[in-house]
Amino acid sequence: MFDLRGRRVWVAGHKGMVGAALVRRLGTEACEILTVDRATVDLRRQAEVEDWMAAARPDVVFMAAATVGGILANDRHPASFLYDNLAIEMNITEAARRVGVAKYVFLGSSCIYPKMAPQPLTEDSLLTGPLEPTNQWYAVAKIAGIKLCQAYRRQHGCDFISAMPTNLYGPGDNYDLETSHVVPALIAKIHAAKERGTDTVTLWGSGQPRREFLHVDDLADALVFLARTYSGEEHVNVGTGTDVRIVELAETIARVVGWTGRFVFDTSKPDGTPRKLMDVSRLTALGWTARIGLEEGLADAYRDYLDHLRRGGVRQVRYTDGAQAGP
Ligand code: GFB
Repeated sequence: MFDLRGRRVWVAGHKGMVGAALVRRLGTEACEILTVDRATVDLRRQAEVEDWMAAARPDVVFMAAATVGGILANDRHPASFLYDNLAIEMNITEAARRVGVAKYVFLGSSCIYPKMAPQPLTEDSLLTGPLEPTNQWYAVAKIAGIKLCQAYRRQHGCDFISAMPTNLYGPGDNYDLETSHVVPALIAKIHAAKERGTDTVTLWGSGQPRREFLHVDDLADALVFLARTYSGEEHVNVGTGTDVRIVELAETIARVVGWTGRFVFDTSKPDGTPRKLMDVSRLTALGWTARIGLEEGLADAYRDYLDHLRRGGVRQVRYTDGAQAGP
């Protein structure tokens, strides 16, 4: 059991959806939370990361910093997704070793698994087949992040672990329709249809792919749980163990928002992986299960969207072709 009490805990990427949820969750622990913003340290620059970490001396690091986005953003910004994520994770992993971090929790993604891997996705299906082309760049970077943790554990004896969350949603999401994931995009589109009295909403692709959705507060809780209880070379899937079709997700969001129109499909947009459902038996065996149901979680996400609109609705992501390291 790793004790967080009295530790200096750095949440890398604290302004992003995952990092912000971690800061909320760690606020209930007797630890000191460290953060640093992008204007002070560009996480893609090794010297900046090493200097800051040498001065801040964290005991624990949650690596929630990443350049992220939905299916189209991944497809359109391959260099940003590959370069930014490789640079960020290499810099932080090496600096964590240098300053003697006692626990490092690296975050990956369910897109590390082969496109046609058997479902549900077990941890050992990693590197058994070709990746989904739309997000292969992000996936390769995240696979390298897992391997870095394993290599540093083997060569340097570092207690570095990796968690692989499924598709996430919740407060602090990116609602920009071009770059966002499906949940915030559909919340924004369906809300707009309700406000304007429009009776159709367009979904990208066929609506038939299946995805598993985890509320970000459940993820933050799972990460704190893993930091405390898990120390091993193998990465650990984090999900709910249940998935839905995209069209079912859209219907649930329509119920939450209170809109009763119908969906049309833009099949010029990609479907991506046909199904992405995590096998969560490793995490369940360790003693953690998700608590927030999809409809309840979507209601929470919708409240966040309404707040976001009240605040002026600006929360944009730019990529390195317009340059910045992730949220
Ligand atoms: O969430 P999403 O962008 O990411 O899309 P992935 C999920 C599914 O929803 C795809 C469909 O089949 C989309 O075609 N979809 C329908 C929409 N309407 C929309 C819409 O308006 N916006 C969006 N964004 N999708 C991402 C990866 O893949 O998953 C990332 O690209 C990351 O790298 C993330 O791994 C977890 O699940 O397809």
